Amino acid sequence: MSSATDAAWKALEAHRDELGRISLARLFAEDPDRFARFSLVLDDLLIDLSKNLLTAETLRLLLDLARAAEVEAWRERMWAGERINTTEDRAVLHVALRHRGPEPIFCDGRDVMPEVRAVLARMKAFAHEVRSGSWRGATGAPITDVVNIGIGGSDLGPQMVCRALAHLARPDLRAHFVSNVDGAQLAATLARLDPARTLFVVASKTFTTQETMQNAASARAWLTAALGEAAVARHFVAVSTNARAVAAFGIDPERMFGFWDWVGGRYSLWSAIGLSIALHLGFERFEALLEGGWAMDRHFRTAPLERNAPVLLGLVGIWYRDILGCSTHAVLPYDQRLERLPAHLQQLDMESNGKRVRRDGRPVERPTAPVVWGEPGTNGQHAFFQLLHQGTEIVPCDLLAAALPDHDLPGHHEKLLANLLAQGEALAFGKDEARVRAELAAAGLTGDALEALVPHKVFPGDRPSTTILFRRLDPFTLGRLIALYEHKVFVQGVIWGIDSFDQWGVELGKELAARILPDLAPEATPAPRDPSTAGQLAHLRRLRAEPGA
Ligand code: G6Q
Repeated sequence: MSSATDAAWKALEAHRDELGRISLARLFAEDPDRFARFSLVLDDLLIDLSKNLLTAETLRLLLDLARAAEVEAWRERMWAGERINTTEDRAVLHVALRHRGPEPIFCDGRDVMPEVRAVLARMKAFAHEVRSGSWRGATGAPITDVVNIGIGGSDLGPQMVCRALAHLARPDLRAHFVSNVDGAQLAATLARLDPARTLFVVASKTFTTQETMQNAASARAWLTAALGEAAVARHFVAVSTNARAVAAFGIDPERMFGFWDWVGGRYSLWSAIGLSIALHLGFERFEALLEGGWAMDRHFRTAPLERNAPVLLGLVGIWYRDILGCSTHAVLPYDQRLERLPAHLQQLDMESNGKRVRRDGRPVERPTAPVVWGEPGTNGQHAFFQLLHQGTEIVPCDLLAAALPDHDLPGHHEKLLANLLAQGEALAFGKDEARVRAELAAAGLTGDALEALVPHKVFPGDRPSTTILFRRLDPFTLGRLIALYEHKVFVQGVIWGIDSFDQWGVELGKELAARILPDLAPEATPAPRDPSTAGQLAHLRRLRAEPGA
């Protein structure tokens, strides 16, 4: 840690101690311009930070930290194709995937844009063939169902986008997502499908992932049992960086859509991993998503730090995580279509920044990524919002909503929006004892009965939220939102000094699963292992060997 960042952290801690308990009601009363001062407007996108537990001085100190950590220089290193993913010795260039301008983007001295555009052109042509019905299955039937087989970054992003924008999809071309090695998911999906009309997209950067390879092999067996081996060519395509493994699986490399090692899994929905998006929604929608990502990239790259949305979101997150000690962060879209956004952002944030050592291998000195979680509103209001309002933890929340719906049912959207606005207000300003007493008295309670209820009915308030509002949930806006969060995570990773683009923490479990797998076979003599795992394994083996099992 440099002495400049060290000083910036210390200044923030001293500032926190000086501020003491922060009252949002007081901050708003003291500054009539607080809303304008602490919100950003990017076209129709409003990002309101004013209900966060901070002052202008807090932001000034956070910006000092960003400068001391050289956020701007790291951002330029990313765009310059430097190998900022140091532990994997790779560049990080997902921004190239959505770059729509004429400028080159270099990696190892080569402009990657011609290759990016070539893959997009192939995706466009293929999506058109399938969607127009000119691509036929082995029996001559058109494709009505696309099954994306992939996991993690090869599943969550495209799945989230397809669900979010399903209102733009054609009802006769459905998208399904199979990720889990639990055969229950594939079995339930296949049970609804006709092999003659199904196209499988096997999406795997490495083409070695156990879950994806197992699901792809089972899907292939299901298809060939119905239509024969020759049908594979019409019903399977691949998205991968590993042409050799794709060919070995039996998919013609002509039917492989490539991408590059400089695209991290959780940042890959903008690459050919988005093929299922282009198939389900149409290539123009996929392009509009890229346009949205590019718009946010330009903002991130050019806006001054103090008006830079990803920078500010990142810094506010740092304030909560490292200075106020909040260990979780809730993403609460008031939009059912964004049901999978919390899961996507959970991977983005926790896999990128859930690290305990810095780039140079030394331990990080402060807490890194919070636990990211969430559910759509209003559902969450009838469940965990109790803790948000009256629990002992402060959980900073993001509330998101579109001003306009994409359905024509009257009466719904106004209620949805009223609830979002009400929650932000209730979290921030709560309900004090005086009001609770007055309400209970008005309801006819007196004396001990009244007093006994007061503490239960008080809402302490000062529970922070960031509200993000936009016109409609369309591909462009979704692209902006995803890129906004990607860059927020980037900013935080730079400040913590970690490599946000590796994921070594997912390796050990994979390795041990491979070692345990043979010991599940009935004839195996299990290898010695710790008593708990050995006991569990023995229990499973007994149950699996029961007559009739
Ligand atoms: C994402 C991770 C991880 C990855 C999956 C699937 O950043 O690296 O979630 O996407 O493990 O990997 P493959 O695409 O190689 O199958």
